[in-house]
Amino acid sequence: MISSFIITGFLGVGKTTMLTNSVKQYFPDKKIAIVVNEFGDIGVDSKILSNVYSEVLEISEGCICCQLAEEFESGVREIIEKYNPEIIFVETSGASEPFPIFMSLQNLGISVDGVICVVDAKNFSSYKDNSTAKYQLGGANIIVLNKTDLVSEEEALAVEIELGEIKEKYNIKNTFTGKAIFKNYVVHRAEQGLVNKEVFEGIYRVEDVVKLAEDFQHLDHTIKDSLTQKVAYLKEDIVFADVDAVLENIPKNIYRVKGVIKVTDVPNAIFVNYSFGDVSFEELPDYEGKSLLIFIGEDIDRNVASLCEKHEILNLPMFSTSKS
Ligand SMILES: Nc1nc2c(ncn2[C@@H]2O[C@H](COP(=O)(O)OP(=O)(O)OP(=O)(O)O)[C@@H](O)[C@H]2O)c(=O)[nH]1
Ligand SMILES: [Mg+2]
Repeated sequence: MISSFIITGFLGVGKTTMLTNSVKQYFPDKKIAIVVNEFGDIGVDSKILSNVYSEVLEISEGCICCQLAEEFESGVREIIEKYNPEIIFVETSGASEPFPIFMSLQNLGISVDGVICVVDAKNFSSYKDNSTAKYQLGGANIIVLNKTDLVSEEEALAVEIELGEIKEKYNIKNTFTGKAIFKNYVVHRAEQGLVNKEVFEGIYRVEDVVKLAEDFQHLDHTIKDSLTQKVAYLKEDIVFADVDAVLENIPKNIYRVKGVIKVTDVPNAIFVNYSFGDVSFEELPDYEGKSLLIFIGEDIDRNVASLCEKHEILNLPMFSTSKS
């Protein structure tokens, strides 16, 4: 039987980092396939992940737990036929809930060995009230407290206490028995997504959770959350400092900025990764696409428009879409 792990967690908490830094290391002899669903029309993570894994399926322009469930299932079927992986890792978008994906994988006859919810130890308080973030914790059986390098021991402990409370309240229950579907859960700590191997050793068996909540009603969470995204394209012949200036003044309601930029003073394209005020850059050789930044947050349209007015290097597309 093919096994799988679902990696969930809010925007920018370190899911892709965990896939690039931890997973490969623990399964060097296994055939691994990655399915990645990103919030936004344009997949950036898949470009990073393709440098590490040979089999990466990108599903973008929607959410695999709502509108794209069918596309997800047919994509997984195709990847199995073509590549015959031993383990599939699914990185959900920061705005999706893991439980419907869990059900889809089980419907496909794939064993789900763990639902891992990555938590940002530093920025948890900025996003913990988002309802999707709560359901991500409720639907997971392994919680990874990441970015522990950015907090003190006291702060990490305080987040762990809050996590426990939210987990208790939002734990997915069997609709018939009222009992939590995951008999237990564990919390691990990580830096740069590096976790102990135990995280992938499975702490429950599928029998524990099959026939759970078969009538689970999934509401399209994109209706209740107001997360939106906006893409801006960058002019040519710009320098790195021009982009840095944009990233220095991002308003608070824009949680996340991702993109790939080309500047005249760096030879390769650069992957830009901004979450909650922190930013990192990574060179991305062989990138042939356009230079762009994707902004994600709550009701951000006006903010992105004023960023574009202020910074001449940013252009909104002629027919811009804003998606939730
Ligand atoms: N300091 C620090 N930064 C981290 C850590 N883990 C990830 N990051 C940074 O956090 C940013 C987001 O990381 P990603 O792995 O892209 O996050 P993600 O959850 O995949 O993001 P989305 O897919 O957009 O929701 C990047 O700039 C990473 O370099 C960590 O443990 N410590
Ligand atoms: Mg990611």
